[in-house]
Amino acid sequence: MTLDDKTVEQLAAHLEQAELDAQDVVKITDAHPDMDFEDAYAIQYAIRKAKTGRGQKFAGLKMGLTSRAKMTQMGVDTPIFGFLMDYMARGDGEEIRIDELIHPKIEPEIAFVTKADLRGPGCHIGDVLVATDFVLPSMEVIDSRYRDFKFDLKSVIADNTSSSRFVAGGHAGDARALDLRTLGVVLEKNGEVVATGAGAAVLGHPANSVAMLANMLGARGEHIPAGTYIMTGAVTEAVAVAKGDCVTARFQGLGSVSVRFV
Ligand code: 0L1
Ligand code: MG
Repeated sequence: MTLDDKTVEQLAAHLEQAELDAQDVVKITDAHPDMDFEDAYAIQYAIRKAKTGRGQKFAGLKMGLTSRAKMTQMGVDTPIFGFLMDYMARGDGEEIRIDELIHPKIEPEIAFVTKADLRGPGCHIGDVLVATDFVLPSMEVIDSRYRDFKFDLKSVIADNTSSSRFVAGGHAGDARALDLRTLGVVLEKNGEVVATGAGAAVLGHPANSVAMLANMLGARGEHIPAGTYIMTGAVTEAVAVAKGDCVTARFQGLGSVSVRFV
């Protein structure tokens, strides 16, 4: 760590306020060029603590930058993780208010719900499939608090990996019966196909993303508890959305999930 506790708290409050006001800010490494990854996660955890301290409920975990394309774009080779809260959740077909967000983008993701604890190090795809209750078609709305989505890896980790909203579909699938690598996903905006992909875009297999999360948490002395909802990462590129847009993601064998921006 390079930052003291007070600075961590101040940066957490600064980024959370940007989220709550839907007001963009410049990346925090501009003022704190020496901050390290431990500092970045400490800021993210301080935001989570502030939200739970105000009575908001933890709703799950997410992995970000899990596709080769996004990692290359960021010049990194390691995914990152963040958290989800109850107020971020929307059901299939529900609305998201655009005026609560800065410059949202949406991406389809395969979510896992666990039925047993998962602990790293050494967690692998087999452990994940045994510990998975079911998978759900989902979409994540990312909304970086940084101006024009301009950030570096430490800044985006501190900003809870751009987490903003998520939509979980209702059609549960069996992770062991489905081939999640070849599972095709079609993303439509206002009835037009805007992106397509397959599950293998997520670290070769979305279950690898859950295993990596367990291992990253294990390195911190934490684990994924049974019953955790986990978004594994984008199957396609993220697509910008505006007021009035209706977005549907169709998942082969898992049905579809939709959301409207109002
Ligand atoms: O969920 C994601 O993969 C997003 C991670 C943060 C990077 C971004 O905002 O594009
Ligand atoms: Mg995502």
